[in-house]
Amino acid sequence: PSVCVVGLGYIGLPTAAVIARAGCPVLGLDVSQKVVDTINRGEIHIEEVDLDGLVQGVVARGLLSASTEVAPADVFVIAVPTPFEKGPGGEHTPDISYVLAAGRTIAPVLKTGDVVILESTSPVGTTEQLRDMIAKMRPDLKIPGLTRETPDISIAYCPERVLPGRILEELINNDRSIGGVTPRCARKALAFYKRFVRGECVTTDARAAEMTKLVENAYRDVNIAFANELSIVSDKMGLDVWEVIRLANRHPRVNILSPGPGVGGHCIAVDPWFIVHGAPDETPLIRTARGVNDAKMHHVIARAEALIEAHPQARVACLGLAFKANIDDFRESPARFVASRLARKFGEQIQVVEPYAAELPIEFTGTGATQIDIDDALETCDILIVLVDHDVFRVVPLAERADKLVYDTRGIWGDQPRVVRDEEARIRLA
Ligand code: SAJ
Repeated sequence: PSVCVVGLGYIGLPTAAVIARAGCPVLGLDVSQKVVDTINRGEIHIEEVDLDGLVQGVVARGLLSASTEVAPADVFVIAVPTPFEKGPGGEHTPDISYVLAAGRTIAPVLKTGDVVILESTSPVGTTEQLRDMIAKMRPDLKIPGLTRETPDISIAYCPERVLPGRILEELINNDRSIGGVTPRCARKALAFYKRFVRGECVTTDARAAEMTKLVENAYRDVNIAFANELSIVSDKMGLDVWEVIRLANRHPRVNILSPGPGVGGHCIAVDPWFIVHGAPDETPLIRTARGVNDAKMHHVIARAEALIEAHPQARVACLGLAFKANIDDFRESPARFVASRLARKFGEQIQVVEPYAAELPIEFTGTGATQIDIDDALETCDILIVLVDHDVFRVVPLAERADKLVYDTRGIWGDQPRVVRDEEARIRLA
């Protein structure tokens, strides 16, 4: 079948490329002319392992092209952002306007036999809203769930669950939940995914599939919140949280994730709010977990500030800005937030090490903070604040950091004799 992928971002572009590699001609649709031009040159506008070569190949073979204008296709895959809006009362309202806009774009070209698949993380009920909108715009089509006759088109929800940095591999190998607006829709979508997915494809209804996606990320957020809370408790009790978690995880039925400077990215910190929004009175745990993870970032800032204030002459290196290890994605990154706050407060006392960034983000401009590499940091800095567990930091041997004051928020240097984990320890070490 011919395929149209709507939205060529972190999910849409790799998905389009993988489908094209499977032999389906793909038109990628994006609102940005710049993105479209880049892809049509066989180049990419995002960083992802092995994506450059793949896109170059499928564009060169004529299997993938990009455009700002929709065209008819047999399968439409929608992969647009679903952010949330933060209200004055702290409420987080999902914004599905990009999904509905994508629906408005494709509705005019839909024809009998077409399959429409929503992949964007969405609040429960979004796929049905999309369906209803298409029904309104195309009264000439028989719409699944709204007709007793055989519908003209199929509509399904099939969330991606790929991990940045492993997207191409996980797109193919992960299991998928495929939620049809009706069972027939699920079967149609299943037949499509079977063309390029090696993982198991499990069918369900659209609402269950929407909830499943949210639940996966909320589960991870709650687990990380538990770890972050333990890290603060351990600080207080003078315990090494990393050791405690390592030991607890030896229990065959315990699997606690790792504490850090907070939770970043565009999924784990966002999706739980979609559940809370759908059932505000029934979600104290999920809401609290979000609060714990956000608070951890401020805890880290306070700790780091106290440490630096106690050493006004020290040169400080913040290690990492990315939202997690070994990627160049700085969006919604707690590390970036912490480092920029420290830069604003302590100016040129702060150096930033981020091998994945060509230059410091805009908010560092005028702070006096500078970017240096890890070798310079090890040579010239007195305090190291580990904010991201990049491998290039992990492999620094003890001998090169034994004389430093270290605040390791990621627990990458378990052998560090002077790890500063709590106020008392800091004063002891100072
Ligand atoms: N983090 C911790 N401790 C941990 C693990 C992660 O603090 O033990 C932090 C990371 O440093 C980062 C944040 O959490 O700031 C999120 O990172 P992540 O690796 O947990 O997740 P993402 O956002 O890169 O991708 C997640 C994945 N979801 C799950 O693992 C359940 C991915 O499979 C999803 O496809 C993706 O969200 C998505 O698009 O929804």
